[in-house]
Amino acid sequence: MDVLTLGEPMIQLNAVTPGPLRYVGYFERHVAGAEANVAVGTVRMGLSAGMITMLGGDEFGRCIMMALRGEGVDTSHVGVEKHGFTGVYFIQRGYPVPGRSRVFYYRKGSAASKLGPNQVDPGYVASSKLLYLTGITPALSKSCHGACKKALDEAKRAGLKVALDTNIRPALWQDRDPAGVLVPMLRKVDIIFTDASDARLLIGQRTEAKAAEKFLSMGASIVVIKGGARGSVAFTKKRVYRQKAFVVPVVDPVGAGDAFGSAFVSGYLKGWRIEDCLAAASAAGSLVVTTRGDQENIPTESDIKDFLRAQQREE
Ligand code: KDG
Repeated sequence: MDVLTLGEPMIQLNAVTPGPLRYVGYFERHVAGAEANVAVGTVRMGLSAGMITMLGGDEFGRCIMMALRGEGVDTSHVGVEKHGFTGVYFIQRGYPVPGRSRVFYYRKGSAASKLGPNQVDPGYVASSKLLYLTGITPALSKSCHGACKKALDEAKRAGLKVALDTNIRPALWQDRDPAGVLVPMLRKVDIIFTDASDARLLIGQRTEAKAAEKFLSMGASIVVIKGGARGSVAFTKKRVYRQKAFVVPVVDPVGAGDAFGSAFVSGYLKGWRIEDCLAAASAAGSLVVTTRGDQENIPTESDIKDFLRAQQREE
């Protein structure tokens, strides 16, 4: 298998109309969750992906299982907690900041939050080329943190590449310090995806270049700093690669980072140049923000090429 992810797939209830949720009457149901999005994105890029997780034995768990299988994600290591429940979150769009979204979680105690090291099968990890984690899963519970650490150690032992998107969700950390948990993990990671605010929280560096330098000195070989509408930049020890953001209508930015990350690592596994991985990642992220839902607009490789050609024509 090409890419293995581990995390919590969730049901997203996305406000059909923008504005405060207390006035929203209609919600659209989507399958989401950062690592599930990455698995789906990888498959769209023509590679294989699998996921380690737990779903509730409820209708939402069945919905996610059907969706993952329908997309072609390997679910052989997706467990079901018969009497457990599947995490849900709501998205409020365009308020109070137009073009931005806010999320409200209903996930504490979910089946996935009980995932632990026992669910991480070393043989399954070793059968993959790249492990993709995010900073969301270790924030969910002690056992989830343990599952991430085991997957990371098994991946290193088996010689996999490891990517991690720092994805700090303040609502999940509350009074805990994400740096204490994530920095030791980042020391074992090859490709780091982050943004300026996460980097500041984790290593206290104010500029992109300083943050990248610090992450590279911790052992990463590629550090990608996402800047939303300001574009993205990838650093290696030798070079800096800049990618401008594409101008698209923003409906809901949630999920863009996962499309970005999956396109980047897929390009990387295909042996693409870093500038091409970055352009594909940026195209994928741009497409996702134009609709509600995290997964529907994640592009295939040929859709990315069409998008990039159209952008070039407009320049
Ligand atoms: O990146 C998008 C995810 O944040 C979203 O699907 C929900 O996984 C999620 C989370 O924990 O915030």
